[in-house]
Amino acid sequence: MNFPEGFLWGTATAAYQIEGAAAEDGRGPSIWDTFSHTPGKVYRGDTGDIACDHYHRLEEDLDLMAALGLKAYRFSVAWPRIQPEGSGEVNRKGLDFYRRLVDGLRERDIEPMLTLYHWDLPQALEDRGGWTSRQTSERFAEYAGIVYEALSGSVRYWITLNEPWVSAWMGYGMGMHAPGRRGTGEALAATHHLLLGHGLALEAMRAQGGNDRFGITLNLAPVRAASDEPADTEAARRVDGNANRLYLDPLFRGSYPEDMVEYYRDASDYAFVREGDLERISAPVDFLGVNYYMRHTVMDARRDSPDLATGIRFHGLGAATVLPPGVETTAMGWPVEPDGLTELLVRLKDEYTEDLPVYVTENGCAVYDYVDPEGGVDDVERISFLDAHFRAAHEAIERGVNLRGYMVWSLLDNFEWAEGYSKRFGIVFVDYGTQRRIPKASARWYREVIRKNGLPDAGR
Ligand code: GBH
Repeated sequence: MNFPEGFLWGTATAAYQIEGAAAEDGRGPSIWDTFSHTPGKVYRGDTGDIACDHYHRLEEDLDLMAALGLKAYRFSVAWPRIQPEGSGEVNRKGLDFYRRLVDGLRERDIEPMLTLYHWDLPQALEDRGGWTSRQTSERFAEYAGIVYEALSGSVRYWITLNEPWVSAWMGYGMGMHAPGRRGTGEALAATHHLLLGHGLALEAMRAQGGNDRFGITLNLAPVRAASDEPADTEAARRVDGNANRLYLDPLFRGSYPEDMVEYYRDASDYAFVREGDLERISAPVDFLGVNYYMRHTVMDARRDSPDLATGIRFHGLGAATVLPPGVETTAMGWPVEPDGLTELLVRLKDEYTEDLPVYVTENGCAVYDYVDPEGGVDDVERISFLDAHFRAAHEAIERGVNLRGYMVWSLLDNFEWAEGYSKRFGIVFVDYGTQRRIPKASARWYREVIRKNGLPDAGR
């Protein structure tokens, strides 16, 4: 089973999850420093102060990527390293780090894929309203222009935002992520200002000329109703509206989905949407990044069902996910549904992206990994998870999806946000006591996939 020539196989990470060195070389505080240092917010009080110490172990980690045979590496730039206060003054030392990273990748023939924003907003901007303020969109565009000016010659793939849904709804809606605010109106304003920031950043980068590719990464999930009951099918429609269409429609159709606008009337008057915003937001991108983890099987949250204890509740939607019977789960408790990836990619092609290049910019799973007495990590669950998802991606390609690459989340075990270090997503194990990197069985298996540009035949 082979993939198209030049298929971009890689791994993905994010700055706050791996870098550490939180107060070095002029880095300012971000909302994640504040949040993780607030008692009760992150599991066991873990923080990203040290994380994988990647900032100090750059060369070693670059060599590790080369040893895995990666064709691409997706990473994010920490805005507070570039602009410690979120605006004005540029911190050269911050830019130098990413210059060394990008040069190191190029020397090893690994294609850099750069994400400008993976959730680490400078705290100074949150103090002035964060993403609920329109000024943050403007500041983001300024920051994008600075990073683009510094690295445009060496980076061809530019991603503005990682998962605006998570920033808006987990950060400003439910408060499970930084900055920990809670409100539907806030989450809606944040959604709009994130998308506007994306549009303004595209303008700022494209204004500099150059022949690079610009995109955005969304976390998307196919949605199914748990039953044929109208209450469940309506709940499923709301979840699809909130999780998928609230982002896809403005980006690809230049409008917010009417049913959701109507649904949220009580929470917002949408005064933050100004003339011309949606044209900016819907400016054509060169590719779409898709992060896929699971399908959502949705039930009306008001129903009296024990199944409701098996999933998660969506903020303000009166809807919750349930585990479909017989489906395996990962260490996160998430259902393993590889065919959902095919379903999602085909839907995107049919309803939004047509021939646009699409990249899976994240997919992977948490496993309860441990180092065995021989010193190895035999993560068979991760190998079968990835194998099944690569096959599902291949199926999407056969059905006409223009899928160009696949970034496994993640290169290293790392700071899993509100879960701290308790959840391991890496294909490389990190012993946090010593910072030793131990490639897991999945890393060796993935190296073979990349080398063959394909998978062993089914029934191997
Ligand atoms: C990605 O987010 C992130 O980009 C990455 O930084 C992170 O480490 C990785 O996934 C693994 O988590 O159960 O309430 O969270 C994925 C975010 C996770 C958002 C599943 C939607 C379902 C609702 N998605 N989540 S909830």
